[in-house]
Amino acid sequence: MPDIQTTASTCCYCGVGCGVLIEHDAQQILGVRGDPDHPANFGRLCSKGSTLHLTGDLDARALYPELRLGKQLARSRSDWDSALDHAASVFAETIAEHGPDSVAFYISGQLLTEDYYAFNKLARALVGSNNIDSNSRLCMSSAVVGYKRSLGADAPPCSYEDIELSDCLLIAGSNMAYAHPVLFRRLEEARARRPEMKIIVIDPRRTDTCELADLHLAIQPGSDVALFHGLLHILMWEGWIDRAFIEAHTDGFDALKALVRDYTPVLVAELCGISVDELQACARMIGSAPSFLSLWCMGLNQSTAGSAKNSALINLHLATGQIGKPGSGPFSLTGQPNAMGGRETGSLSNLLPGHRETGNAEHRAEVAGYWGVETLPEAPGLSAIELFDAVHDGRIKALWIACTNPAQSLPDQTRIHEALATCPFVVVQEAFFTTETCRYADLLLPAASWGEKEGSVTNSERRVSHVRRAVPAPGEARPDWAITCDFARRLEQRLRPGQPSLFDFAAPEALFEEYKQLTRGRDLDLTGLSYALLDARGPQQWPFPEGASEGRARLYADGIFPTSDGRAHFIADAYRAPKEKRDARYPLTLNTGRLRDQWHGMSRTGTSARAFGHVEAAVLGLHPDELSRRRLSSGDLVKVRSRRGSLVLPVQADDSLRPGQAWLPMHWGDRFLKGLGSNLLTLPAFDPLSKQPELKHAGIEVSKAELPWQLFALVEGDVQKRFEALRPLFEDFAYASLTLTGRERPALLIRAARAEAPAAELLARLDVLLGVDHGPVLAYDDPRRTVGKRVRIEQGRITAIRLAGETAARDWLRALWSEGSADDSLRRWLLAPLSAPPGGSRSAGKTLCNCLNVSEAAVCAGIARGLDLDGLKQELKCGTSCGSCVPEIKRLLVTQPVAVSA
Ligand SMILES: Nc1nc2c(c(=O)[nH]1)N[C@H]1C(S)=C(S)[C@@H](COP(=O)(O)OP(=O)(O)OC[C@H]3O[C@@H](n4cnc5c(=O)[nH]c(N)nc54)[C@H](O)[C@@H]3O)O[C@H]1N2
Ligand SMILES: Nc1nc2c(c(=O)[nH]1)N[C@H]1C(S)=C(S)[C@@H](COP(=O)(O)OP(=O)(O)OC[C@H]3O[C@@H](n4cnc5c(=O)[nH]c(N)nc54)[C@H](O)[C@@H]3O)O[C@H]1N2
Ligand code: SF4
Ligand SMILES: [Mo]
Repeated sequence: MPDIQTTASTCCYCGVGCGVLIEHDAQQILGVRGDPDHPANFGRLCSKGSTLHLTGDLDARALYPELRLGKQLARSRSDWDSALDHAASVFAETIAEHGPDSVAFYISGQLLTEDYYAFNKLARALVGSNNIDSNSRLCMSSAVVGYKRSLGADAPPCSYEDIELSDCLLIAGSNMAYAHPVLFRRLEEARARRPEMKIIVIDPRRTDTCELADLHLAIQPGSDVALFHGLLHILMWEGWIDRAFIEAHTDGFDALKALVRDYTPVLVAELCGISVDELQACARMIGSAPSFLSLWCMGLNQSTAGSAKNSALINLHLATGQIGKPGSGPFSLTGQPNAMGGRETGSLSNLLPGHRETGNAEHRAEVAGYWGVETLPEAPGLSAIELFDAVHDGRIKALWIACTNPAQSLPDQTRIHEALATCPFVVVQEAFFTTETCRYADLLLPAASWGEKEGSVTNSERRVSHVRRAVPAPGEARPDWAITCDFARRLEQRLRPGQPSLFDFAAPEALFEEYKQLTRGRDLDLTGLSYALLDARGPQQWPFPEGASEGRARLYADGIFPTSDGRAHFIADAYRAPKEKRDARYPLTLNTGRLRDQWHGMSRTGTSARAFGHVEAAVLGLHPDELSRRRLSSGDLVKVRSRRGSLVLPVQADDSLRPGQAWLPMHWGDRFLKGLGSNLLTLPAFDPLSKQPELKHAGIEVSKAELPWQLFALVEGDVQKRFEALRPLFEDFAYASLTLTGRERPALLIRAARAEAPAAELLARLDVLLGVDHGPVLAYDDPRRTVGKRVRIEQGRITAIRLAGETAARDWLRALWSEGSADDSLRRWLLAPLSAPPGGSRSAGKTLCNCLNVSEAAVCAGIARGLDLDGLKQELKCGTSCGSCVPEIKRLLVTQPVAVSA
């Protein structure tokens, strides 16, 4: 038994920022538990956090620097010295020849605060460019603008505790049951304790989050501003506003009043596609609640009206005086684990460290003075979409990408792939070599990842945690701050030789210490924090100025706001419809977002078969009426077209959507599904202020894809290696999807289709890679070679399956594989090729409870026997560990038929 140690750290996924206890033997991570002492989660973890130790297969990790010395060549293994010297030379030459704005950095909300700080100093102080932006542009930038425009500073004013204390909670454009599950658990528990608490959900889809809702407003996509103005109209009419607060602490109310006068209940109900009664009920809940809190996420931010949506919602808080009090306030949920840290350190092109602005000469002078450089660049930097446009048209000639996968996550992927393919020099600093972006790296730098690096992060409630390292990084991977500083020192030798280094940091703590002084006297002042204090007293909220004994749980309790006159501003933006209105050619609106158990581009979660148990493959959801209108059935392959391209994948009836809407998970890019994924379809239009793109509303149309020749394959073992070998073959198919399956014996599962049978040579190559070309394989090929079946059986168990041309037996065979059996019926079926599979078409079904491996079928059977939630928990154990599946079980309890007892 190895010596097991425990290191307290944080979960690397969402902005809840849960504390985890990593169990390890100083070499390898062996397990993970929730940290009972962490104030975000008090020991809870969701289905993603609790399976962290099962992800991150070494076969998928980037282990060594790799360099390509010409676009046509393959990358080959390098060493850190040569790799970083080469990068420094290319950057220095590019800057010398084309100026500092010919290079750019595209970074991530998943970096640690120390990493961010190093990148910012590198771009602004050394390179002299504001071309540094992050994926937070796709995520939180509308919330940043919302807070700054309305309240004066980018600070979510609430604490998690307020979610539990509130009397009325409005959840808008957030599926927190999937995306912030531990907070949702806290809300569920609070609601069980205080059933009188009112919960409103505003989302075009009926999500699992609606399981807690007293009122769900399934508004038309993008109509939130109209809704919020309509609510304010009623609040004013009914006298449910706080005139004293408006008078004492705000300005701009008259202009807003004039605007919302036109947003009558009838008009708003029409614009939003809801009833006047629903609208009135919503206003009544808000207006009559002693405390009112709102939570929101990407349904508001990812929109061409993202800034307006944020401010229109904050208007409701200002008008009712519901801010700065327990259980009240506008509380934006942060997506990534340290998007907050990015905002604090200035990691959007328009920001500087300490909540400063690049456009403000005083701010630039303050930071330049502190860093000891003459000036900071004045020219505005490019935001994510603009930045990749500049790469596309050749203005940016050297691009450094860290901890993000733009070749999957940015809208209009065709252009992004073109841009990356033509950019003269692309550096990718990544933990997993498998991402779509790594394909374009001229220099791939292996980064340490979760459990392997030290630093700090800030979660959604402004709480800073010390992230501790448990094990060494694999291969030659290094922590991000160290890579960045090492490169910066080499670039310094070329750009400012002989001068003292700006990057003389021996450890992340030195970066934190230097950075924190830039927050002194600012709204986020964290000069009172240090690693030692965080270690002694646990995670702390900012502001936490030097000399303070604790951070502040709630901002603006005194009604004074960090604006020039101390007053909060009402913002009067009119409602604007999404950019792509539905029309005859593109009559459906595509909405995209998250699944419960996957994280973004799946570089980490996609290495674990368990994460695919809940949803196995990318499927387009459509309302049943839209399917019948197009003569489609669930499971059919369809071609999905937008103005930017088309994609082939299966369709499924989904009655959580309204007619006219479609839904696709955001996680699939060009790896697990052929064709660049949801962002092939999305549009690059962005909000005029926040520059955040409209990832939630693209016009599309769907039609049947006639691809009768189908392939199904399953092969167990060595999944990552086989994946890499098999993936290239799928260029020959119109549809191809790869996933992992099998909890105990992970296997690769492949589905593909094309119009007619491929050349025999393609199948032969496939068979070699699947291991069904020789050895203990039962095989049948029809004389015309359009139908072929192969099953490999070792020690009485199926270990590989390949069905070509005719796949009716796939579910039956997969079930046999999963049970570990291979009986005589298999041989009989193989030799009588046109007979139906003896097991019928048994469907494998999805795993509902991933912790305890309980399938949806088992839960439905339990419900049919009359079990209620407690009964199901007791008998099947589902929902008793992390609880992530409980909302879904509750929904099944409502919708599944129950046996009627006599
Ligand atoms: N499981 C999981 N959790 C995650 C992540 C993950 O990848 N996987 N990622 C993290 C990150 S970075 C982020 S940003 C968050 C995102 O967290 P969320 O924003 O909660 O997640 P999404 O699924 O992107 O979108 C939320 C909802 O917005 C709705 N929506 C779409 N259009 C509109 C609209 O016009 N108005 C309104 N009111 N609603 C609309 C969608 O139907 C969807 O249900 O999740 C974080 N947590
Ligand atoms: N259609 C659509 N598109 C979307 C969204 C949507 O809702 N719909 N949401 C948008 C949002 S909100 C977000 S936040 C983005 C997310 O988009 P991305 O940022 O592209 O998402 P990830 O896949 O999390 O990328 C993080 C990368 O960092 C790598 N990594 C992990 N740990 C480390 C580390 O410690 N160091 C380094 N250097 N690398 C590491 C991971 O392997 C991964 O490839 O997607 C956006 N795109
Ligand atoms: S809610 Fe889940 S994914 Fe988010 S930080 Fe906590 S454990 Fe991680
Ligand atoms: Mo995000």
